[in-house]
Amino acid sequence: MIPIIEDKSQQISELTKTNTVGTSDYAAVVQEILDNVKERGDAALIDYTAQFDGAEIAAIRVSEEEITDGMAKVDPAFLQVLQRAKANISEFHEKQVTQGFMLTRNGAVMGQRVLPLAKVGVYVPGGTAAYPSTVLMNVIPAKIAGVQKIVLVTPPLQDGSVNPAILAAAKVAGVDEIYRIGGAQAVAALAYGTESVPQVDKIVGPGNIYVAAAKRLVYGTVDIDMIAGPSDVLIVADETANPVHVAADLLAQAEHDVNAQAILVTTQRSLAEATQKEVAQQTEQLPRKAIIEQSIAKNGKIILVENLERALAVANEIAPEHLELAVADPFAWLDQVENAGSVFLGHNTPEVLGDYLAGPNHTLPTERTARFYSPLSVDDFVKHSQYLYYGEAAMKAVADDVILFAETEGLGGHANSIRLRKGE
Ligand code: HSO
Ligand code: ZN
Repeated sequence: MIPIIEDKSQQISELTKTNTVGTSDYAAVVQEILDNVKERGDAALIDYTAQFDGAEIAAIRVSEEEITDGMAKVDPAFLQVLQRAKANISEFHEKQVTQGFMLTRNGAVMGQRVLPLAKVGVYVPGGTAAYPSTVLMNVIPAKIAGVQKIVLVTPPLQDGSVNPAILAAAKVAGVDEIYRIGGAQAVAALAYGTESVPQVDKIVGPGNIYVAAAKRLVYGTVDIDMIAGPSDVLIVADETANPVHVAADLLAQAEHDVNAQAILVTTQRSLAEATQKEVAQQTEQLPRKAIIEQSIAKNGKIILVENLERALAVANEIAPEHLELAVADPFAWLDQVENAGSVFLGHNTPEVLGDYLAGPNHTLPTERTARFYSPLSVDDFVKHSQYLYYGEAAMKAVADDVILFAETEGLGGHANSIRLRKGE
C-alpha cells in the first residue's frame, strides 16, 4: 500500500529523501569493456553482443533494406502518429534556436557564432524500455540544430534484428545510420570509433546503469547529455483533483522501472485516502504490475500538507523530473515552481501527453538534478565559437593598456606582440 505521510512533525529533508542510483560500483567492469572496444574494435563489439544480448551478428550496421522491411512491419496508423508527433515536437524545438551576435566598438568587431555539432550518437535502450518516443525526442532537436550526421545505436533482439518500431521512428526522425549494438560497448564504439562505427562528438540518450557508467567514463573524450536516472513524478493536488486520474498518473510513472518514483503531495486527506485505494485497485489491472508493486513499495508516497504553499515548497525541494499541478488554478502556481524538469498544468494534462507528442522534450533531469540541469533541447547540439577583429588604429588605441597588463603578469612576449605592432 502506498503510504500516507503527515507533514506536521516532519522536517522537509525527511519528507523529501529520494533514491539515487550511483554508477561508481560499475566503473571497473565498464572500463574494461571500453578498453577492449578501443583496442579490438568491431571484433569486441561482436563478442560482447553475443555475450550480453545473446545475438550472433554478422553486420553491425543495419542496412537500408532492413530498415525498409522494418517500416513495413509497423502499423500504418502508428506511422501517422509518429509523423504528427514529429510535427509537434519540431514546432516546439524550433522556438529554441538561438542566434549568434556581433558588436562593434571603436573600430573593433567581435562576435559569437552558433555552430551545430558535426556528429551525434543517440543511444536507444533495448528490451522493454525500447521507446520510439525517445528516438523522436533525441533526434529532432539535433536535426533542428543542424547536426550533419546522426547515428543511432540500439541492442539487437536475440535473432539479431532491431525492433521495427525503433527503425520506423528513426526513419521518421531522420537518423542517418543505425547500428545494432548496446550497453557500454556501444558507448565505447561511439566515443572511439571502430572499423564500422563512426566516432561522434556527443552521445545522448538514456540507458541502463552500464550505459550511464560508460557515458561518465567517456565524458571529455566526447560530450554527453545528462546522466538519466530513474524517472519520477510529483503530483500536487487540491480538492478539485480526481483520485482516479491522480492514481493513474502515479502508476504511469511507476511502471517505467522498479526504481521509478511517484509522489503525491496534497492538502486533502479524503483525496489521499481515495488515491491510496485507487493505486491498489488499478495496479491489479496493469500489465506491468510486478514492476509497479516494487517501485511503489520502494519510492511511492503520499504527503499530506497544510496548504498549497507548503506543497510547492516540498516540490521545489524534491526538484522532480515531472511536476503535475492538479489544482483549480494551475497557472497561478507556475511562478512558484523553481525546480522541475517539466510542469504539467491542470486536470487534463497528464505527463503522458508530454511523454509522447505534445511538443516539449521528455528527456528531463532526474534524481533532483532539475535544481541545475535543463530538459534536452536544441542547445545541447550546438556549440559557440567567438571571433575578434581590430583595425590598426583600434589596436593602437588600447596598446598601452595591454602592454601594462602583460608586464604586470610578467609576460614580456605578450607585451612585445603589441609593442612591435605599435611601432616602438
Ligand atoms: N516518462 C519517460 C518518457 C517516456 N514515457 C517514454 C513513455 N515513453 C521519461 O520522461
Ligand atoms: Zn513515461
